[in-house]
Amino acid sequence: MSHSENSENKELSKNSNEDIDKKNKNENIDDEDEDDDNDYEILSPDYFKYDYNYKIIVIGDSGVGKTCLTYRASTGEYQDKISPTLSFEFSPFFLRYKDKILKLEIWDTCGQEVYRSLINSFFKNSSLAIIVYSIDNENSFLSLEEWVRQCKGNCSPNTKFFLIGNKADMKDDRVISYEKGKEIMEKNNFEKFMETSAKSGFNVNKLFCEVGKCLYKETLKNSEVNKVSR
Ligand SMILES: Nc1nc2c(ncn2[C@@H]2O[C@H](COP(=O)(O)OP(=O)(O)OP(=O)(O)O)[C@@H](O)[C@H]2O)c(=O)[nH]1
Ligand SMILES: [Mg+2]
Repeated sequence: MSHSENSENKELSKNSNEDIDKKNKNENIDDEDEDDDNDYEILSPDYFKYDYNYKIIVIGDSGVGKTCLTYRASTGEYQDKISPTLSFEFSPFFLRYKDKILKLEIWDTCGQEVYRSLINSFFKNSSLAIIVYSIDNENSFLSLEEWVRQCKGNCSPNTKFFLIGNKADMKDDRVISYEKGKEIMEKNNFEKFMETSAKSGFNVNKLFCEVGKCLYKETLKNSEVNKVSR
């Protein structure tokens, strides 16, 4: 399947999720960066040249859809009935942003309680942590505090955070409102909050493009600081 915004849009209509898409356009997307949208181009995952490489860690309770999101981003496809993750692997995601090629190493982790301490070593050198909950699962939302504590205790102080409410297609089962998610983002000074659906593809490419954009801007900012202090 082609790995482009087009395929994402086709996937959306195939799954009759235009209503979610419309809702998102109205209220779920922060408009501040919209004018940058045309500067993205998603590249094939077997691309091998890049200007910058960033390590991203995806965390959150078991079953919230971390593996499905990672899989959707790297293949453009959805896998239902996926087994709980027991090992750590990364999927590459390439995008062109402005005139640079960015490679994201998306590290999927296991959310099961028993393996949680194993994740600590994966926080090291992560430029950005994506913390995922599921909009139909209150426990996964209540766990966020614990995830944030674990992240902040193990990441570098420069690590950025995105908060993701996944399974946005499950609108009849929603127990966590969009506003509640946004509140947590604001309270913790995270970079971004978005709702996604690995199932329909809704906002998945957008999420990883926003991640790339955020990290590249940080790289530029740091290189300016280095120039000034030299
Ligand atoms: N409706 C819906 N179901 C989803 C979505 N994403 C994942 N699922 C379902 O949730 C199940 C669990 O998803 P996973 O991606 O395995 O969850 P995980 O967070 O990786 O779980 P662990 O590996 O145990 O930490 C999948 O088998 C899918 O059936 C989504 O966006 N919408
Ligand atoms: Mg998993």
